[in-house]
Amino acid sequence: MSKKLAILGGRPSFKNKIYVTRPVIPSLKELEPLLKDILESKWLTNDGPYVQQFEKQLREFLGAPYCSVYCNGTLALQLSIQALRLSGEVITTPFTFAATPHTLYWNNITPVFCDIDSGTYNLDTEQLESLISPKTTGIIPVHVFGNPCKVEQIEKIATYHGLKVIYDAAHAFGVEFDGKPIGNFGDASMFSFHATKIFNTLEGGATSCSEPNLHQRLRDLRNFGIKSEEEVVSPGINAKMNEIEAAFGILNLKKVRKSIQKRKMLFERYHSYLNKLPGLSFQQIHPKAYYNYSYLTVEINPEVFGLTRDELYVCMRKEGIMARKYFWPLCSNYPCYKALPTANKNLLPNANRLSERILSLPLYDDMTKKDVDDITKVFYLFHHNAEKIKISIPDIQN
Ligand code: T4K
Repeated sequence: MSKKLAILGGRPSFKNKIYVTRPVIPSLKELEPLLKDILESKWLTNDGPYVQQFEKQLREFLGAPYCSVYCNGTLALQLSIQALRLSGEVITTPFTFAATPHTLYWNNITPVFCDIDSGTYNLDTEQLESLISPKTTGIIPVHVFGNPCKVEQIEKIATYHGLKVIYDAAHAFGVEFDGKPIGNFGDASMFSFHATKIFNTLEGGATSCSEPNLHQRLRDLRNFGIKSEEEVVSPGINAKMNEIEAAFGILNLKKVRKSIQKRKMLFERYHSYLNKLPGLSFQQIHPKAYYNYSYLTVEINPEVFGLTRDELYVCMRKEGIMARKYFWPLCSNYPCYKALPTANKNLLPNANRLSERILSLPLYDDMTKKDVDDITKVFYLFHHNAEKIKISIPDIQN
């Protein structure tokens, strides 16, 4: 451990930056015949044969009765809200990506922010019920970083109060809860297949549900409500996946299970080293989960570790480690939401604290054990050199 840290004038650990994630991609050899077929057929979009094949395979993979694909996860969520006719107020978490509350805004719905559990980072089901008002029509819990929410408690609350539940499962592809694939909970679930996700179709997304009418409404909505050349049944939008994205999906789907195994190995290696350092803690994955290891997050207690999250972030960047502050800023602190009554920081202490303390570290298929070792090694050095580092970056506050 003789390395001089980059923040103290040494050379960066990674000459080529190491990103928080990198997409899984099919080889050119795998892609070429499918691309050729698509180009020759000149059938590029509008529910073509590759989209149909991909949806069939996805339904099997997700183990859900119905499944539809979209051009991205955001529109999949937005249309689920429409299809279930949510209105008024919908309860959700502030500790999520911008897309979650923004889809409510785009549906003219007021987001009601509920604090999170400080261990699992998911909706605090104890607080959830107290936020239900006569205007509440639904709940959008997020399986944050792929960790399943307390689905049983949420179902109980929703059933009693007559509320719809749409899970934002953007991070939870391949996850199971108590032996059941994650897309089988609530009224519907949304998945994201963005390039940064464990499974990607370049851009893309999907919904799963068990109710045939809901499934049909979703399919109509994603194609302008067009049922046939002579029939438009609803005010839909263009949310279709194209054929090249679907071909990408067909090829990448074969790689998901292996990808989860590789990530598990890297994730456990990170944990075995970082667990030994004081002031670091980790998301508590639900004990009934089959987890997908989609993100590697670490929560930093600045008093114990010696550096704040923001100081660590700067140190890591200097080393070429492109860690990310998912999710900072917190959605409830965005200018568009901060005036909402439930966005008050005092009502969301766990979410605000976590947002100031969390870092997502690089985790993806192509990473090596050595990458993990090099990243964790500098973590030790950051901790042991905290005082010197603080002097060199006095202007960074947390
Ligand atoms: N709900 C939740 C809870 C979500 O997290 C998301 C998306 C959604 C809903 C909406 O789903 P989509 O509509 O996106 O399908 C990224 C993604 O854009 C976003 O999809 C994702 N969540 C969010 C957590 O992360 P950024 O702004 O962090 O991405 P960016 O461009 O900074 O990329 C991060 C790193 O990934 C880069 O530093 C390098 C690597 N990368 C990225 C891209 C785009 C690549 O290696 N190749 C690439 O093509 O938002």
